[in-house]
Amino acid sequence: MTAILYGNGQSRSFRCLWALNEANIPFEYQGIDRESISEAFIKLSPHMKVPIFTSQDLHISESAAIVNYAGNLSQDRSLIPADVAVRAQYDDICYFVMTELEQPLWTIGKHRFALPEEYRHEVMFDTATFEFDKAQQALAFKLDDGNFAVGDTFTMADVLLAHTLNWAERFKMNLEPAFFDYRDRMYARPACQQSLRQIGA
Ligand SMILES: N[C@@H](CCC(=O)N[C@@H](CS)C(=O)NCC(=O)O)C(=O)O
Repeated sequence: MTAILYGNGQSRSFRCLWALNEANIPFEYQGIDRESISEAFIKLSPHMKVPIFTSQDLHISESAAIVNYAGNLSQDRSLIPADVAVRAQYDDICYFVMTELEQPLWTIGKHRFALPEEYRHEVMFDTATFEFDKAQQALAFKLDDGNFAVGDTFTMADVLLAHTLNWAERFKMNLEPAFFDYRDRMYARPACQQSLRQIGA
């Protein structure tokens, strides 16, 4: 049975698309948008969210879990560090991206377009911008020379981080120039470019 990634454009599912391509894992990509949500998809995703990844009995609905699954399955053992101490740094960056860096962005997204209109409040934007700027400062402290998220090679933490910084740019956040450079270098990778072509970007 073919593995399937259900996703939508440059949303969080893009991390998974990029990671699966980076890991060279065979899968089919199915684009989902509000108009194309079917009963079959709602069975897979009762909250009607993407990403969803299915492969035989496996069902994963968290983008970071799909990214790590791809890294673990890959023959390229450098995508997820094996050394315990380096792995701890890898986890540190991954959890930071998921809990600190992306949350203000998602707050802005929810209050701009994702929540039902009666629950959207513009007053949230200032707070979210303040939180994002604080997270950016923490990120600058975490990254050594800024070449890669962890150590001196590309890992799946770079997929999570570069995608989230790209999201920040798309939301017109005030990004540090060094983070633009980092995002550009990561997005130049062939697997990322291939993923962008797959979503027609
Ligand atoms: N925690 C999930 C978040 C998934 C999520 O919220 N996806 C958004 C797109 S980025 C979505 O499908 N939103 C549709 C909605 O909120 O109705 C993950 O990172 O995988």
